Amino acid sequence: MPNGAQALLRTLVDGGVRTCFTNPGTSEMHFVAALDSVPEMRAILALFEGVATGAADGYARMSGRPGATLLHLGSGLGNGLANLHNARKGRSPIVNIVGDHATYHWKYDAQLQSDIETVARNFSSWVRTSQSTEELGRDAAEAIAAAQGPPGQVATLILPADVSWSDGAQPAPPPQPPTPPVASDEAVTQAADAVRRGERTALLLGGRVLREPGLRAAARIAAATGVQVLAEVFPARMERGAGLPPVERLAYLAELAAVQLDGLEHLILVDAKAPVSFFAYPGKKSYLVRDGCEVHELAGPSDDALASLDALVEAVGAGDAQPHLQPPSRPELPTGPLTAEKACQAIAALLPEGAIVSDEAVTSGLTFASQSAGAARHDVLTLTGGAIGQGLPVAVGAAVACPDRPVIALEGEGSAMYTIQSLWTMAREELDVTVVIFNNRSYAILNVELERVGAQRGGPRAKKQLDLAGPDLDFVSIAKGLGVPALRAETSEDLAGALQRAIAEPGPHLIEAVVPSVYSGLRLRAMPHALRALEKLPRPVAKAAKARFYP
Ligand SMILES: Cc1ncc(C[n+]2csc(CCOP(=O)(O)OP(=O)(O)O)c2C)c(N)n1
Repeated sequence: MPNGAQALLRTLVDGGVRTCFTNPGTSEMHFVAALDSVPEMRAILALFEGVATGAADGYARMSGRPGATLLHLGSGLGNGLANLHNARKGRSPIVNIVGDHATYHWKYDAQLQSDIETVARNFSSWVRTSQSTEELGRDAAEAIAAAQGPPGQVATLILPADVSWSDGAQPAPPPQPPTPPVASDEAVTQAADAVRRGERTALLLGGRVLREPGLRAAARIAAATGVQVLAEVFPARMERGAGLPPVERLAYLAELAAVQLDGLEHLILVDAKAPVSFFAYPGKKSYLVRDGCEVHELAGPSDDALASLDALVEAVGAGDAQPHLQPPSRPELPTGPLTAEKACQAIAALLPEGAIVSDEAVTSGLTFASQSAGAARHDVLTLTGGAIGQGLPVAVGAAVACPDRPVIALEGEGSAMYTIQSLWTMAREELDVTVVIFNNRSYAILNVELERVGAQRGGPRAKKQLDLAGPDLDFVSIAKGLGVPALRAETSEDLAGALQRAIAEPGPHLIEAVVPSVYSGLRLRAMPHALRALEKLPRPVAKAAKARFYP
């Protein structure tokens, strides 16, 4: 009879959970020891729990299987919270295994004793402290089933050390894959009626329909009926590039999103939520759907969203319609002094076929979507829950899930510093990741937010909270210290050369792109960079936004 940890690992592996991102301690030592008896489980060490949890998310997004973590009691789980929050918002299936003290040790309130379940409830839809070695296999199978959903969710299994080390455990068989329901006839008919009525209608796609089959189905409906197709603001995974139907993403700035949604009579949700503003702002609306626009939910997160969309294709007679596909086009390589916009241009110009782009470039990445629209086919993984420090760990997980695909991480330097230890895991696992750090020496977006929230114009003490200059972060040294070769680019030519090399060579590389801040403390109304960025947005949006912000 195996011990608890061995049966747990066997249950995970049989249930399709074959990669675990770890940061263990004493209470997890039996799990660690059991790794050698269950070699199908790949364990990958992270130097901070936020890296492990974000990597599990990136792995889940790209593999379609649950990502797993091994974490150390409440403190370790708490350190991983921000990226588990992001995973929850992106509906990634995650199984956390969190070690705990042996059950008989709890009453002594030893140093690491804490309320793990309370930490876990923040982001977990399923939480259980395993009570006995005999039941551990079953608990693990239930955790996998809960994580898989649909919708994908975070399941946290707390594993007391004595439950882990005792003998008498049995692996449990893998859970049966569920059959999610297709939209009801009534929901399909309602959406089809809205589409056919000829009033201004948009499909808002999210979650799983932002992959090729969903995009094609939506584009067929658009070709046959003239409806608009939009994508949610922060997709967990979106396929795009030449040969795929292009989709306009809702803007992060509520002011711009409101322009995109203006005039709509019907909004059909397909695995997406009705759009709301990221934050509340004094005197501005939180709910962005205009009054009088009817919202129809075709498929929710628990449904088979793709089959539901296919049902709508049939209902509106769009089965034979030819979807509009993005023609190939690449920008020229930029020249001269480097700006964030030129850096995006260079990346779009050189983006390799099949790239996975983890985008946490915040303000510096504003023009990447438009510049790369006609680039080779790629996936974009975005910051689903707004908690920064996700981009590098997600790149780790994506590279582990897809070893044959190049991964490009676009990172604001502020965001990069939350989970910079990711570089070490990239080096140790020899992951093919090109990290581009946009170093504008600022929390640039917060300058914009300072203005948008209606706070008084920041004085020097306020501005110091948003300014990262002095000491300047030196990412070339940081990367080298963590085992990743790195270069600094101060011109467009430097950047293009460094990118070409990084993409051509296997293994991780970091490029520090020194760029002026897009917003650099200027007021929104007087920002030439932002104005140029607006020009890259789809034309009607840019026009309306310009009229609003630059009258
Ligand atoms: C966990 C977490 N902490 C803090 C924030 C607030 N925040 C949002 S953006 C940002 C700065 C981002 O800076 P950087 O990555 O350098 O991008 P930039 O704004 O300069 O383009 C901060 C601190 C957050 N969103 N999440």
